[in-house]
Amino acid sequence: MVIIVKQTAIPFMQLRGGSSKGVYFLASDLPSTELSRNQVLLDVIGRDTRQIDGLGGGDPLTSKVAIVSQSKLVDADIDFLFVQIVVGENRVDTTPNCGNLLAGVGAFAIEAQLITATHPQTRVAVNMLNTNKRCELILDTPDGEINYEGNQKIDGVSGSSAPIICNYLDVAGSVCGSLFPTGNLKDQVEGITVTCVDNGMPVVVIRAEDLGISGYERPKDLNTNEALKEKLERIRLAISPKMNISNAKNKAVPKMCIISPAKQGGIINTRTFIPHHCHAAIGVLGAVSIATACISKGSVAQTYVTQNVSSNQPISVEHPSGEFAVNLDFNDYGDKLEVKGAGVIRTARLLSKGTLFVPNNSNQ
Ligand code: NQM
Repeated sequence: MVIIVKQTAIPFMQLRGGSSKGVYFLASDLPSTELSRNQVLLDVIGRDTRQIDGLGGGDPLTSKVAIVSQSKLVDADIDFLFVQIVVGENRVDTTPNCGNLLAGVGAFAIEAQLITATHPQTRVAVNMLNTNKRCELILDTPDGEINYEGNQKIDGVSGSSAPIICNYLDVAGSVCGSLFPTGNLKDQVEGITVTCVDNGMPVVVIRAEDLGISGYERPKDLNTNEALKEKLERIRLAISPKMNISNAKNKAVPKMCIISPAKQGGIINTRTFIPHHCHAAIGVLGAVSIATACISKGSVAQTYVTQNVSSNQPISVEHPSGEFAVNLDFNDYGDKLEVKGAGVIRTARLLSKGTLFVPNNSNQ
């Protein structure tokens, strides 16, 4: 007798969102309880370091999930929950947001017929469930069809695609409750001066020279520098309670950004640990937070800034694979900085669409 035990089938799409890649689901296609949902997502992406039994790629930038549903809010079309599958640790983290996967949720919502595209562009108002903040996406949709092709290039991705304008509305203090969550522009931790900022993503900003490195090293060299990584983790765990982040050991925030003077005409150069692995580029909201530190008088970043920055002008943040332009909408009152929003351009592309399978006992 042959007993066939089938697996559980789930509709999905996979999209590149900005310089990351993720598996996108309708919330209604996943278990409704958080515990069961997380078990299923671990099987979807993979539980081990290489994620060999799942769709992830063994890298934090490809170990991501987007869960999307119609929003009940009057000021949002869709709700988006971002889930980071922590590579090799068999657990998920929903504390941070992800501006890269966010770039793909408009396309996903149109593909999944959650919203109807209009000619020539479609505006999608997104409620970001991780942080309860809003973002407006503007997509290229000629004749009411999503268009993936275009001339927009973004560093960290080969080729070019149609642009997606992402306007973040008031993301200051998204995770920590305030723009400078320790209440200071500079703090001393482990003998090092840092700036802690949360303009959409909690980031600890540190000068490379204070860590005894140049800040221009390749990510793969930084990733094998165990002494540096241990030092960064000590700083991260010591400062995070002051940023209103509890239990940071099990969270993907705060991120750690090592800065040095810009070399390619940008405002600053960066190497960002997310938080234990050096990013090949920089995260979207990570870049927004760094740009904010650069315009904040008294931050460790400002000592490297030689440019005058105006509201709604591109601020170029350099990173290992190029640069990331951030437009900040702000008022500088001299003694106080008010950041009202941030605009970035991303691209996204549908990679696959269909049915994936998880083991039948996955949600237990
Ligand atoms: O900061 C990496 C990424 C991200 C997150 C990370 C992101 C953001 O490149 O908004 O996009 O910081 O973990 O996808």
